Amino acid sequence: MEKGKVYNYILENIEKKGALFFLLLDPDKTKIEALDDLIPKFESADVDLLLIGGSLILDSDFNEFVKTIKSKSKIPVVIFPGGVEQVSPYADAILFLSIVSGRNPENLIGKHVIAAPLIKRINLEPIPTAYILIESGKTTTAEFLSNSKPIPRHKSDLAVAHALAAEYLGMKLIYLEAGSGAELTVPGEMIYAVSKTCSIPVIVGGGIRSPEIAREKVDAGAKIVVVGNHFENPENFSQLKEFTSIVHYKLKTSTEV
Ligand code: 1GP
Repeated sequence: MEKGKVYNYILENIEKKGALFFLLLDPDKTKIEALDDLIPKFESADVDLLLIGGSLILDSDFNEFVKTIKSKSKIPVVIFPGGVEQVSPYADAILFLSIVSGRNPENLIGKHVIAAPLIKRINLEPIPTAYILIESGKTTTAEFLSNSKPIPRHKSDLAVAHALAAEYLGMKLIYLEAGSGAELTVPGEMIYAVSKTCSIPVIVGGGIRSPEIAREKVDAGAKIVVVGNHFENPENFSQLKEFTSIVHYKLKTSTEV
């Protein structure tokens, strides 16, 4: 992918496909050795983008993981950082996340000041993203580690006000996050309220475990669906194409033409 073109790629493909499917890979959960076998599966299933990151990286070499994926895959690779140490020159872009649902200054400006010069030096495309944590049943790792409160799941008006403020601050994507492995996904009503108010794309992730649920999020207004946990079980790979096809609602399958 040409440098600095990932955000445009996202917008153009939303226009073409209706909505997009991003697969989240956590380097601690996916072994580097498995990538040779996995990447062709991602490509043939028409995964739109690979997000790489984790709240905590304990056992793996982040940089090596990103480099290996980039050397094998045509799919754009974007860092979804759990911390400032998750920056790599091998990626195509990085979600420059601000946890706007919280009031922890470290996640609103502190970490950004540390990461920005590094991102500039390695010429990585930053995509300013408003990360909005939504209450999802149990305390999630993202909530615990960010030391911030999620938005109550039935307070759509609060989510709308946060998302709109982020858009007015110049952010390019809104990420409604239930948290990895969430018990409950982001409510459709909240996705609908945020999507109809904001004019930037809304990403929804956390706890999505079936193509039907993914489609529900798209029908509510999500332009991007993120799934991670569900595909950490290799038995579920057979469903990957089903997920992408149901999300890419503007693309007709050959039988529908
Ligand atoms: C987590 O939204 C992502 O940051 C994906 O969540 O791992 O539950 O699919 P899952």
